[in-house]
Amino acid sequence: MVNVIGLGYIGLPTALMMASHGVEVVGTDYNKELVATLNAGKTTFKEDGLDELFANAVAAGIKFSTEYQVTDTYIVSVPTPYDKFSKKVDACYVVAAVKEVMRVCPKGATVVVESTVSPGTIDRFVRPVIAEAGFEIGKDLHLVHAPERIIPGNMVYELLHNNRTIGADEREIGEKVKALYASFCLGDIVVTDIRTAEMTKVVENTFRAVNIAFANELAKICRHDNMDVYEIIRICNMHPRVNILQPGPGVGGHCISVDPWFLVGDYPSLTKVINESMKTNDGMPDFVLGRIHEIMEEKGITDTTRVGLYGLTYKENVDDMRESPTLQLLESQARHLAAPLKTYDPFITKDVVPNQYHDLDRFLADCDLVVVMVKHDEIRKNEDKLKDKVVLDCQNIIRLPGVYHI
Ligand code: SAJ
Repeated sequence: MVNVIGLGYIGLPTALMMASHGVEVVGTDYNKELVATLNAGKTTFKEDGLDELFANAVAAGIKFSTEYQVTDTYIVSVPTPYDKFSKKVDACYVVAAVKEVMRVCPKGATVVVESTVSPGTIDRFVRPVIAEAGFEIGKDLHLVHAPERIIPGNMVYELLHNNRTIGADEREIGEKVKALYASFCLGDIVVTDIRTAEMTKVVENTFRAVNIAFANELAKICRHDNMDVYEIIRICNMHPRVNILQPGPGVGGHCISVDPWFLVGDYPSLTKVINESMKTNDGMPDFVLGRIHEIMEEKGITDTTRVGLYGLTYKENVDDMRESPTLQLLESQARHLAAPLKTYDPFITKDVVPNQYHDLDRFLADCDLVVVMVKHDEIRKNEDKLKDKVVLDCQNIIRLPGVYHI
């Protein structure tokens, strides 16, 4: 039996996928409300294919509990935030979960940490907890790091098809855990050591963050001299060895906007490019705010309450708002202007910010300047409704004449 600890964005789909492929799974989370929701037959967030996967897993016998189970395999999938001041990983949730596992696990069990951690975290924080509990790693207990790689918005497909990395101290344990993931994963699964697995995960997200920062910097250069950054990137990307990502209003989510800081926190004097890239990305919401003011002035719009941010989530077609550029922009704006800007997002049904609308037509009726923050398919589909508006399109998806860009 596998006990998956942490039933959030990664732990839940992983648990469901294993259960749907013949593995006996119990999912554990300390959040009683979340466990009750799952036990009532409902999923806790929206994702393509998740509801079908949930139904299959329930039919296959998956259980959800607030209790840690006595079993031979644990998968720890809890959040790893970073400390905003030191920029270092905060392993408190991982440590707390492993401590709980130590209280119930029998000798010979394998503990797989799936949470993303900075290189060295397992050595510094996880091994001591296991030693303190009286287990000798490699003899009484086996330790593995198997960082996830799935992308929100396409999680179910990527769980099945992505390649995976398994880091283990002992080769045969690595192979055993590889076989467990191979119960559903069609991609290649590489077995390596724990430190390498820790590093590769953070490096992958850092590569993407630096590439996005490069695109954002290009957008600023092009704005300065009135060049079309999208056309320039499109043509550059026709070169066989160039692949520049897209500029945007900022970088959100709990991965690309967080993981690279782990490296900056641990190697401050060695991470000049990464540090500057992260600052560039973090500065984008302010850059958009500057554009809003320029356009208001150009168009003679004096009333900030007639400006609306279209999209609240951190990226397209998900309902996840963690570190979203729109929320960052609102926070920054609150420091400069009195009235909060209006917002609307087709994916967000709950009230999360002041001046939020739940009806597109009413939102548009109350706005003169509409700022497209997220490239939801819904926004593209409703582009005709923006015809009479001044539009600042931060995602380059609106094909109407006269649209402004970042
Ligand atoms: N973004 C841009 N320009 C782009 C692409 C993205 O500004 O060209 C922005 C998005 O709008 C969003 C942010 O970056 O605000 C991050 O979105 P994302 O789609 O790049 O990535 P995440 O954070 O949803 O998922 C990433 C993925 N990592 C990589 O692609 C290397 C995913 O595979 C990881 O599993 C995930 O992080 C994670 O959990 O670490």
